Amino acid sequence: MAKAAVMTGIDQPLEIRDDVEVESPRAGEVKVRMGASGVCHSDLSMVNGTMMAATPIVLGHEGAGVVEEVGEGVTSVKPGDHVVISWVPQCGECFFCQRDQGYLCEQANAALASGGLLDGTTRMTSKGGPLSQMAASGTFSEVTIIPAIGAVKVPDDLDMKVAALIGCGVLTGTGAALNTATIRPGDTVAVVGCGGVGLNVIQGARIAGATEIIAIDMNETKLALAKEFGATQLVNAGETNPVSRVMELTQQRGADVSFEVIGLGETIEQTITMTRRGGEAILVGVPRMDVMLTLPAFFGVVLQGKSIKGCWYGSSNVQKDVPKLVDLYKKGELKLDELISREIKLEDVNEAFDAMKTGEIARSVITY
Ligand code: PAD
Ligand code: ZN
Repeated sequence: MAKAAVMTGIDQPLEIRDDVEVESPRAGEVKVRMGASGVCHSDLSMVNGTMMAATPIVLGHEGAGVVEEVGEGVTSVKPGDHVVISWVPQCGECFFCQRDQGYLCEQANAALASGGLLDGTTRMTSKGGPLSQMAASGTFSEVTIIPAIGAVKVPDDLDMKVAALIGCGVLTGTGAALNTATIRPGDTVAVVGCGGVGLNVIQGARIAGATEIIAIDMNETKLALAKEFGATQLVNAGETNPVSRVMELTQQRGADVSFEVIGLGETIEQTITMTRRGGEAILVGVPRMDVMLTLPAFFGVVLQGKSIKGCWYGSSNVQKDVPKLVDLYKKGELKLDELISREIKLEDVNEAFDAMKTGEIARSVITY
């Protein structure tokens, strides 16, 4: 039996259940004893209905742990290995994986939509019924089963809390800057939203060689953190119009590359508008499904030669990018410890959501 945090319905606090039965891994799967799990805004987006969920479901997708058991045919990892969980398992064989777009893997996409593993079924039960697993993971559980292709081996001496954060916020944020966008040395970058993901966009932009990094948030604590992560200009969007301020800071041209890392229609429009002619607007935040974009097609896009690009999982190739990020962290070029605002227990997960809503913290991390 394992303890897990279960979502039972929209806007309901997660239920902490200790009767969760976790099956043995089937062929191509592994059982992971969780070490740590970050609480990402996408978990909150499941709870508040921004993203669809097949309830009851074990939430959590930003995690790391130790492999306890492997299913038939698994050779990529073995019991005792420390792994980061990739919530986009990348099969390496489908149309997208073959084009080095593993973040769009067809198998991962099907799993995400089903609330189960690669075959659409799930390995957890509670109160006599099946539990779905968020994004083929379900890291808000002491133990979980994931596809072996979603387990990325990391060094044994890497702190589990840090490893967990790599699994979503870090891969997504740094990947947005280093993979999705084309940032040239000397560029001016604007980042709208400086939460757990946005702070990683900022440090990714710094690593890519951006000279000016304009951080935009409504929360002063976040802006102070943004400065620590490499921002050179801070804009409080609650006090100043962020688009006008970015124009002012760029001789009215706009930023070379701008990132939206919140998921609101209003801030997406601001982000596109504050991007210069010929520049790139990268959309990372996950908006509600009914949010539509209306743009002046000629004056806003065509005449401006402007690119608008969606970013899913930092356009990452997890088997290549995770070791690269671990290396950057070990060299001191990537700040990961500084992302951890609070270390909490699984029972405190609902409070972590409350803290996230205030915008005060970068990440709460559950340790098991
Ligand atoms: P977070 O809640 O930690 O950060 C959001 C930040 O936005 C906070 O600092 C807020 O203060 C700030 N904010 C809110 N409203 C405004 C506003 N109007 N103007 C300026 N700032 C504002 O979230 P997060 O960093 O965990 O996640 C950010 C988004 O990224 C969220 O939508 C999440 O679902 C998404 C995400 N996308 C992917 C992907 O693959 N595209 C992966 C992971 C997370
Ligand atoms: Zn996430």
